[in-house]
Amino acid sequence: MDIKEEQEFLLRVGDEKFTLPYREAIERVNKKLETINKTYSEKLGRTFISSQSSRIKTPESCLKKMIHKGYDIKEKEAQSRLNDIAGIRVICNFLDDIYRLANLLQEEEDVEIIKIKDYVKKPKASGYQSLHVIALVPIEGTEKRKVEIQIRTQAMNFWAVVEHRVIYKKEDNGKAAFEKDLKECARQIYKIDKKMLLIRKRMEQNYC
Ligand code: 0O2
Repeated sequence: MDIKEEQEFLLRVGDEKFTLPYREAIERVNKKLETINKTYSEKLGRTFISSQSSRIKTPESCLKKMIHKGYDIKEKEAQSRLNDIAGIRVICNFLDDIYRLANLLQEEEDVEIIKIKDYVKKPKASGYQSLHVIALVPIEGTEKRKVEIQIRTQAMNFWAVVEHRVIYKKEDNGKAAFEKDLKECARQIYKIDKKMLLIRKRMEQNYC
């Protein structure tokens, strides 16, 4: 491990020169999401996006991921390889709204969707469910930056937040004891999400 190279990387990736374009990209997508939410909450007659939050990945977290993935510890390499330096999390109430939102994002002219990872249809081995939309977003000039938009239901978010805190980044062996139970909880959560969607659809039929 080259300590000097790593320290240099941490400084560069934490510098405003590196982070500012990502902040601009986040701001742009956030504005789009707010507009979409306003339009569709009115159109659907219910809350479309329940909440949204964003963050810039910390230099330490970038470094950890770069090492884990075996990438060169270089700022340019981080920019091209890491999808989630700029991250936005969107929470919807219902399963179908996840895909409705992903489709709406695809219709946005200046948001180029480069990858979709569907961990709802195919959850991760941990049980993690979420739809990851990776977009290339223009900022000032000809520059673009990647933004990862994680879209999930409130129930999926509850699971992911708790699991992230108690297990996801832990390396000790003890975590194996909880993995089975957490996976089962994820399965139950999917069942609940499907049931809640069914309830909403039935109510919509009754009132239309
Ligand atoms: P953090 O701390 O949340 O930022 P890629 O290069 O995109 O193919 P990557 O980034 O490993 O590879 O992709 P992946 O697996 O789609 O995961 C991206 C993010 O999804 C993670 O970022 C987590 O936020 C979330 N995630 C993935 N798997 C799990 C899981 O099992 N549990 C929980 N709670 N979250 C998960 P980071 O950088 O790993 O972490």
